[in-house]
Amino acid sequence: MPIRSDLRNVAIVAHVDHGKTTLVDAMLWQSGAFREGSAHTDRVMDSGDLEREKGITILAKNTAVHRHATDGSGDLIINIVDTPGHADFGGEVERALLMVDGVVLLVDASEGPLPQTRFVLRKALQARLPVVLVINKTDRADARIDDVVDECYALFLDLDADDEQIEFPIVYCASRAGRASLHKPANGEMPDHHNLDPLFDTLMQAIPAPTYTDGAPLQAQVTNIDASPFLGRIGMCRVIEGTIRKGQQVAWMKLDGSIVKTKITELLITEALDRVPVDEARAGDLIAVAGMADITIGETLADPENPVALQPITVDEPAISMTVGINTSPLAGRDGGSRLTARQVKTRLENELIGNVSMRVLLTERPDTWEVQGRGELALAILVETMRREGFELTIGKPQVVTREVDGKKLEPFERLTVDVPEEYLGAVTQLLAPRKGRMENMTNHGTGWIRLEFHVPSRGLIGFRTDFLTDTRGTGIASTLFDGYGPWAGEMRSRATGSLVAHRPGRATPFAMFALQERGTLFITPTTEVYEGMVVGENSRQDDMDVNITKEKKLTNMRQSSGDELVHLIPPRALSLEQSLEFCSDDECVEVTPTSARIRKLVLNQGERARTRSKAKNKA
Ligand SMILES: Nc1nc2c(ncn2[C@@H]2O[C@H](COP(=O)(O)OP(=O)(O)OP(=O)(O)O)[C@@H](O)[C@H]2O)c(=O)[nH]1
Ligand SMILES: [Mg+2]
Repeated sequence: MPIRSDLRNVAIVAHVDHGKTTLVDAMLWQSGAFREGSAHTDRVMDSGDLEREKGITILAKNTAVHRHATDGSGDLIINIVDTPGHADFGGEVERALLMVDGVVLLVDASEGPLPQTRFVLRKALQARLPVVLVINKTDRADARIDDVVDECYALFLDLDADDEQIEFPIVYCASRAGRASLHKPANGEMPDHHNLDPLFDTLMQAIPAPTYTDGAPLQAQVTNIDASPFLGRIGMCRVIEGTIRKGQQVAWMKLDGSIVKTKITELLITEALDRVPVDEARAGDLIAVAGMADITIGETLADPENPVALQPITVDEPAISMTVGINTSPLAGRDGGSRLTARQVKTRLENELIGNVSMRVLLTERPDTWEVQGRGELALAILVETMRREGFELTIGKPQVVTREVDGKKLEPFERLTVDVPEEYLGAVTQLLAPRKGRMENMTNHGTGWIRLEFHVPSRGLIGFRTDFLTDTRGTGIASTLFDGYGPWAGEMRSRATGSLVAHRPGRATPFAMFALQERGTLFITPTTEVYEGMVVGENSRQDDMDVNITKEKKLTNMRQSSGDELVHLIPPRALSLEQSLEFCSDDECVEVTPTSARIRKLVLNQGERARTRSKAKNKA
């Protein structure tokens, strides 16, 4: 088969925070992608607002760098796809693998392989993509390079890598410093080469050039969707066979089976951080096409004379769901939201589906509420966060797991949970996981005072886990999860051990009332916050809910007050983020999300109605 010797397509895959985006940054710098003195920020590939804020990659993105081959074979273009490391965005990684001919598996020199390392490596091995192992952050004071390399070999074997696959090259990197070497540095030391050339050279040798069939008709598959203010919707494709030209007629083979003849009005390729127009692209190139209004992931652009569709794209099924509906609280529309109607919410959710194949949207009994299913809580929370920034006001239900029924048996999703904590928290972590039906499968002591625990645990048990985990390990613990298939329903699980403090009438919270209430539990709001009946204002330290009057004013007396009287000492409230609010929610609660606030509330706001439901439930029991 002929090859494109001038081209390499590689994806960088790893567990979250192991330094993928930082490495891509350094590769761009060292290939002259940024002009001297041009404004430059760290981690340029994390270009989304939320990505920068959270410091994580959410969408896979590609860039291209030019290299001069060291063996004298001329100029070379390396297309690099940066992928997200968080498990919830695994769908992005799966699609990124369709665009490349090999991967860089990046592993932190101290943390070693973690659940998402396993996930991405499994996908890469299944796709039979050659792997270059990069041991990154060798400069970390707690680096343990030899152990980590051994753990990587063990992981390959565990994933049934064959002889060929296990013969991967290893490059040692400190991506923040932009340095690499083929020799192993001492733990905590920089790689000995002053730049990334050893990595680039290894990529050119170990990542195969794209192959194609001579004279084959055009086939290109859409693996990602993007949008630009000038061009509208953009389909990102890899050209698998043939040539595509600007202005050419192609057969657009849609997912529904129909074939539309259409003209390629815009054809672009990526150069460093920009997309530049080109007249033609060939097999192996990663391209962007515009002009097809509803082009969708998985569709094929083919030769109109000889249209052959490529395999549809499949990704792992969603495991977590929550309801998304219009804001039905008494404060709806008061926080400056501009998108309040069911029609707007519906259209927005439908649009999300087009670019996000790991999500699903289902109808519910209510015409103004939908069930949204995704890979994990974070993926769903990101969608809600994005929508609120676009001006939406929403009511979000407590996250639930997506169950299945097989042969009359109820199944639920499980996760593999890996926890790194200082030894002294072993007891705390096992205690946390016992009621969540977690089964410990492995415990390793690195001899550094830290231990690694591995659990098999129902996804249901992990909803709301993170906050408790951080509290119980005093913020030191690191936990990561990986979807581990469906298993038999694990039975009843106790949810939150505490109840809620619920406002019982509308008004504004007063310091006077809050002072009396702070003994009952933890408050979530500040004085003068507007509340409504049924809004959750705090956590009760006891198990049941308590309706409270948080708007009560101090009775005025005839006596002149000394100013000291007015100063009550309030404990600072626990302000909950959107994600924390979703975690906190119990079954009869939901979260009201507006552009400026996230408020937890009862599903049923009316106090009397809630009391009646409660007593009915009690009578039944
Ligand atoms: N000590 C050290 N820290 C590094 C190195 N490379 C990256 N980091 C740090 O590791 C953190 C994570 O880096 P990112 O590049 O965002 O990691 P990522 O793999 O892209 O993360 P996700 O995209 O969210 O999965 C940042 O704080 C970096 O500064 C390195 O070589 N040495
Ligand atoms: Mg990243």
